[in-house]
Amino acid sequence: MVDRRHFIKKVAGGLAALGSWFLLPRSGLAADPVAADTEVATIMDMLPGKKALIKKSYRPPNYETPVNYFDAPFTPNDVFFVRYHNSVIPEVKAEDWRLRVGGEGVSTPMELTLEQLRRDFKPAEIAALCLCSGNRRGLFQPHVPGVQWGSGAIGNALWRGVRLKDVLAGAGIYKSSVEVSLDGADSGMHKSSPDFIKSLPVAKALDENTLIAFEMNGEPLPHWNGFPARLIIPGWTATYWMKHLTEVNVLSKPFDGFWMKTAYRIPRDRFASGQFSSQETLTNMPITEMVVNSLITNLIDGQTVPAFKPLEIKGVAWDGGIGIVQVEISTDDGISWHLATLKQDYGRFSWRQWHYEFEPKRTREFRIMARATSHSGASQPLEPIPNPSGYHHNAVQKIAIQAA
Ligand SMILES: Nc1nc2c(c(=O)[nH]1)N[C@H]1C(S)=C(S)[C@@H](COP(=O)(O)O)O[C@H]1N2
Ligand SMILES: [Mo]
Repeated sequence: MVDRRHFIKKVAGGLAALGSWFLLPRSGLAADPVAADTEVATIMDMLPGKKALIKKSYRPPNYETPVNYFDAPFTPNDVFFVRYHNSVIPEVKAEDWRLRVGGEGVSTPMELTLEQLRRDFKPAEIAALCLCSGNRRGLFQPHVPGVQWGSGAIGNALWRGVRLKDVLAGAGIYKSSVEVSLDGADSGMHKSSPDFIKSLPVAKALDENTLIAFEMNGEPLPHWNGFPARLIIPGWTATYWMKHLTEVNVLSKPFDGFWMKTAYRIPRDRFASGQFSSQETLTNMPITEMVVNSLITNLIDGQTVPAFKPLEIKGVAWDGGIGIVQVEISTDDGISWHLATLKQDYGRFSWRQWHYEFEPKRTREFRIMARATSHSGASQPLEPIPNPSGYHHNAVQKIAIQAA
């Protein structure tokens, strides 16, 4: 067990490290429902092995990435966001780590070392976006309880590991199995804090894209992102992406722990996302796929830009795995829309970068908006869709910039 106090270093110069974009004045108009009401007094803090990130809470560690880092196709490991529910986070040693595969739904329980996982199974690699279900929760009006995330509880990475289905094949899954539960090495400080255990429908666990990853962007996973191994469930929000994975159990009935039965639930039929039939009630269901969304990464609300000079508007767009077909930009508060250029496609589970060239031809305020559409035709709403836990915030961003 590791005492976090020895690990968390305050960074006095944290704000300066971000560069001047961060300190630009905000417009008095607060046109951006995303920027409006975000914390102004942001605290930057550094976890060991990470650069300064935006601290949302210290125990457990919850740190988001400043959006300017999202200008790269893959988010560097040392600025990748960190999200934990519980505060006891052991530093797992690769040699000591074991993955236990069991539950009443398998014929042959197993225990595997990291070495065995690497050696005995076919490697698999995928570019996939890791998005916290509650990203942008802090922007919901009225206020919703929970970590008050801005837009930075997200990151795109190239994950490498083995397929969960290959590992489960060795344990012999019974056909009658319903769910697969996932547990990690972390736990709560008090008996009253429920251990963070998630479950997946068997079909999702056996999906060829579901990986146990050891590597992130060509390096071992950072401690804070799940060393030595974590689950990757491409397309689904990151709540299922168990870090420091230690236990996978195949179950003959729905898992009823707090983090499935009570938390991470959305009203049924309010979002265009998939099913999780073994966990659905008459009124609600677990969150599953990400919804179509986009983010402008190089402009902030209230920023001043030079008039009569080309301005490249840049950002990213994503959905739950259907793929982005177009991103439209408005520079006149939503009156007219123009297609942005999509950059390289790294696969349907990666985010897609885009850019749009615009020249402010007057000295005045311009209201910039970005709207992504997926191959299914789903597009972003103008206002976030209300739900009790503030998930799936995918409203079109509105950023006011001043051309001078
Ligand atoms: N062991 C463990 N895994 C976890 C969590 C956790 O609290 N403990 N949180 C989940 C949630 S809700 C998110 S958003 C992602 C965040 O992944 P990251 O910290 O690598 O960015 O981890 C997931 N896996
Ligand atoms: Mo999350």
